[in-house]
Parts: sequence; structure tokens; C-alpha cells
Amino acid sequence: MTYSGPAMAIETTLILCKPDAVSRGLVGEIIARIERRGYIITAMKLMQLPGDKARDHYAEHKDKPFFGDLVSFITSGPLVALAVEGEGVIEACRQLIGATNPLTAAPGSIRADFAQSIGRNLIHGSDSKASADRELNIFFNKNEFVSRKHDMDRWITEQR
Ligand code: IDP
Ligand code: MG
Repeated sequence: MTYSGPAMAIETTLILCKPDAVSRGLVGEIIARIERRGYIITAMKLMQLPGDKARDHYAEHKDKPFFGDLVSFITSGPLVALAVEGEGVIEACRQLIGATNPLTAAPGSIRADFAQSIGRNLIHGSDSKASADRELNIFFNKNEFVSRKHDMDRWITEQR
């Protein structure tokens, strides 16, 4: 008998390489870690975020003391927004990213490997399905997503 665990749903999450990641030249490093895990990018853009979208994206933090700094920072330069698809991708990306404070982020996570400070922690990843749906709408129009398959073979060898 073969074990078959519960089928996990294919999800999409929003990843942001924040302005510090773009300025430090870490976008490729971040994307490489996501791609090598087998997740696929279904939308991507380099953009400078307008203030209203930044306030909307971080609305849950609007009453926190750091909200002003957070909005000025995220709008201060170009960021790279990505929609990333795969089984369990929301939780998996949170693990790849590491805890909010780089000092307590797990060794090997992006924040532990490349960041020092909570206000310059390089990357955003949605924290739930509801957040992902809400945030993806802020960054992408429906027609900006491409449909892709996990069909690596035909991209490595010609299929005859
Ligand atoms: P997350 O990015 O790990 O989901 P959140 O708690 O959602 O963390 O906070 C959003 C962002 O706000 C963080 O990534 C970080 O850049 C910033 N932030 C969170 N807490 C603080 C703080 O106490 N001081 C300064 N910035 C903070
Ligand atoms: Mg968050």
C-alpha cells in the first residue's frame, strides 16, 4: 500500500523584493531561492509603489508607531512584485523569508542570511490565503497573470 497524504491546494502568494533588496542587488538571489524550491512565477513587475497603494497594502499596521516609516520606505524606490504559485506556497515562502526581525529569523532564511534590521528586512510575503488574495489585487490586474504548468522536461530536452 502506498501512503498518500492530504492533497494540498495550489495557492498563489504575493512576494515583494522591497526597495532595499532592489538597491542591494539581491533580487536575483531572492528569486533563485523561490525558483529552486520549484515554485513558479505567474506575474512580475518592477515598479515604484504610489503612497495610496502602500497604505492599502500595509493597512493592518495603520495604527502602529512604525507605519509612517514603513510607508515612506516602501515607496522610496523601485520594488519588484511577484505572484508565485505552488502547493503550500504561502507558508513555504514565509519560511524561506524568515521571521520579521532578522535577528530572530531562522538561519538559512533570506532575512537571516542578508538582513540586519527589522525596517530593512528585504522581502514581503503574504501571511495567509486571505492576505494573498487581497494583496495580489493591489499589485496586479487579472490580465497580468500568465498560466503556467510544472512541465520542466520539455524545457530541458526536445520532446520527440
Ligand atoms: P512581515 O513582513 O514579517 O509579515 P509584519 O508584522 O507584517 O511583518 O510587518 C510588516 C513590515 O513592517 C515588516 O516586514 C517590517 O519591515 C515592518 N515592521 C514590523 N514591525 C516593525 C517594528 O517594530 N519596527 C519597524 N518596522 C517594523
Ligand atoms: Mg506581514
